[in-house]
Amino acid sequence: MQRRNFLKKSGLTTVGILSASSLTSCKPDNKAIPATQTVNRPTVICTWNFSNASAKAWEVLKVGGNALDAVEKGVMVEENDVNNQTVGVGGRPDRDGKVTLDACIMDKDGNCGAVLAMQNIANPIAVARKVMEKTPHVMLAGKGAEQFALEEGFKKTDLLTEKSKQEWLEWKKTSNYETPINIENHDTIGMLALDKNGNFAGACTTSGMAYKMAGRVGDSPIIGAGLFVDNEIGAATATGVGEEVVRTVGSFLIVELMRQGKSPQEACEEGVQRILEKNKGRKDFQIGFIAMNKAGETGSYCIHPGFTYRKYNDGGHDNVPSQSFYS
Ligand code: SD4
Repeated sequence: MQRRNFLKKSGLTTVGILSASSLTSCKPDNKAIPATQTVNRPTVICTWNFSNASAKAWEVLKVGGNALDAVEKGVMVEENDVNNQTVGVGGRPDRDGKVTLDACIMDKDGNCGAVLAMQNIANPIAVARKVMEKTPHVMLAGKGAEQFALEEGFKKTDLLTEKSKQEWLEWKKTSNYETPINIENHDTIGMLALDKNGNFAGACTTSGMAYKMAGRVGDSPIIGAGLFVDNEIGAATATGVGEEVVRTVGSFLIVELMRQGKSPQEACEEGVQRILEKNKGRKDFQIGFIAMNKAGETGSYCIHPGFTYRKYNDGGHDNVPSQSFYS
């Protein structure tokens, strides 16, 4: 319950108080966590309200499993959910009707793998992990990624569900083929886990912006933008309009802010603020970050410039702290 309260209370006004205990653990010259500080681990958080995904990750963590397995298994819950139209099977297509998926994964040693604009494969995060573990590369894109996945035994799958197809056909009637900046473009899942041994991993997976131009890739499969893990400091992941996150190398920025001594919450707020400053007056986009530091303290922040600041709350249960951003 203590943890739930922390997440609920960690809004803008209480940041100063909450951050005080975490500063020493994040400073580069004093990375050790003070003996007096509670370390919350294992811990897992994810974007939005995907408590089934964080519960799946928790199944791995609670029996001593590692963070990498936890985030992979966790985000696959959303990739396999046909009702989530921003991830995996059931994702909304590009403006030509093709579902193209982006994902990346990163481990405690800085190893990472990604797939970009991959079609016909249901679990891009698992392919990204294979890229990381079985190739000399970090990213595979398009046909190359698909071919690699098939060679690795993944099954060819039609990702376009009838629901997403019908919505796309409707969109085509009135859209003039113009790609929208979808201000309510959410449900991408980014997940961060800290396992019992104190090691981090992160994963991020999406079908990207609905009705995007063919070949468009956002932040989600880009290490440093959609996801970043530094096992000495912490981890961060992003959701929202990927172009803005790429421009600021958002997740790397959040981790570097934690390295400078900011709490995860302060870091997320400053990251969002930097993006806002570069977009003064713009009201058509939404950005959110979540972060965790080595003590298992968490933060998250989401903004939609067209409306008011959005606080977040705890979408998980006692042992599964999941964070979600609400409209
Ligand atoms: C993208 N960042 O492709 C993703 C979209 C997203 O929740 O996060 N949606 O730009």
